[in-house]
Amino acid sequence: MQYYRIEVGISGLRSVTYVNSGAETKVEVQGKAVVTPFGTLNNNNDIDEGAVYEITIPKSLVGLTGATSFKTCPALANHDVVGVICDTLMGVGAFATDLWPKVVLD
Ligand SMILES: [Ca+2]
Repeated sequence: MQYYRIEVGISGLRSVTYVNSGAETKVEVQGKAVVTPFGTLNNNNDIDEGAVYEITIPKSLVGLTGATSFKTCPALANHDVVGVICDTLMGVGAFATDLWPKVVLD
């Protein structure tokens, strides 16, 4: 299985990694992510209700030159990045790619 893992934190784009049969290669980070949190981080006086992540990266960076669509698997991980993915969105498995949502480009 081959895929790109794009890590985004609350302060923006962190890393892009190409994974091929478990072997990981870091990719030079290009593009950016804008994150809008709903709530105040590290403050328990309000209720945090999530965040919106907007990511823009060159298609060529993730092997999508000329592609008209791709599949994505949004996932949440612990802030300290220790351990495996602790939750996935939309109830799809991390490696059941037939269930991943399709994103149509252009
Ligand atoms: Ca808060």
